Amino acid sequence: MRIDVVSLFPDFVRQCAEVGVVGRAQQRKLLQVETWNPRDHAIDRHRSVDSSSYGGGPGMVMMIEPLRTTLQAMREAAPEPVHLVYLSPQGARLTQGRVEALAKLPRIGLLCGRYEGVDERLLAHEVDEELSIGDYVLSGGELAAAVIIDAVGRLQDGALNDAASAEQDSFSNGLLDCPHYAKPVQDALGSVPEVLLSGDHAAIARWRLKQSLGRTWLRRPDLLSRHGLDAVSRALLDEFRREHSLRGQPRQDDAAE
Ligand code: 4FV
Repeated sequence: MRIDVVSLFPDFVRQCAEVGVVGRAQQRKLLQVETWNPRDHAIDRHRSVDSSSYGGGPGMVMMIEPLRTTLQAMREAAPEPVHLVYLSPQGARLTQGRVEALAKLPRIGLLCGRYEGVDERLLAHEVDEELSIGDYVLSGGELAAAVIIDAVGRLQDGALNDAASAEQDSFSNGLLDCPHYAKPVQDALGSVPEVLLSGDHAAIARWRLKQSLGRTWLRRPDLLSRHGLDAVSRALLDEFRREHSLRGQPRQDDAAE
């Protein structure tokens, strides 16, 4: 997969994509991240990329030019068509489902705004999709672009040493992830749940699903209503809730016991 990023801070984006799983995916040629700096395509001697906002008000806006020329150069740099994403709080919320869909495309573009944003005419003409990573305001789209590069990059076939780990991701089944434990078995902070030491894989899978269901019920009930539960999951959640209410504790996570 190829990801082209349009940003006034290309080094920052490139560095984010050179570490960990995503960095390795690039080394394994599973992912190619290219950056384009609009300032390199600026047409005036001040290499301007922004101007004041018509109608007045604080802040500057990124101009149609040099963005249009930058996007044209980007599109012509490779044969695959570009699905261009603009990162902004006005976009649809990014979800794992959307990440999985983007990860299947041969090539996406990520347009990073700065200042108050980008001239609406450029967005209307060039952008295929607007995405937000959350209801808060960043100083630029680069961090959101880095989030997408990471979330999409790790799903490239062969990026994760154990492909199974992607299947067991949070949200991959619409639920929050279960608790995880590493050595030692015993610690002053507590012990690892017995079932995880049993070697009984069916019992372990059942415990993990039960914890995922319980955590989702406790922390993100909105996700439960979004994804209907099958009979097994409903029974496991009822079991979790019974045990939870028996503990008479407020609705907080108790997997750590
Ligand atoms: C943002 C977000 C975000 C808004 C103005 C960049 C900034 C500035 N992008 N999810 N939340 N973008 O705050 O994606 O141009």
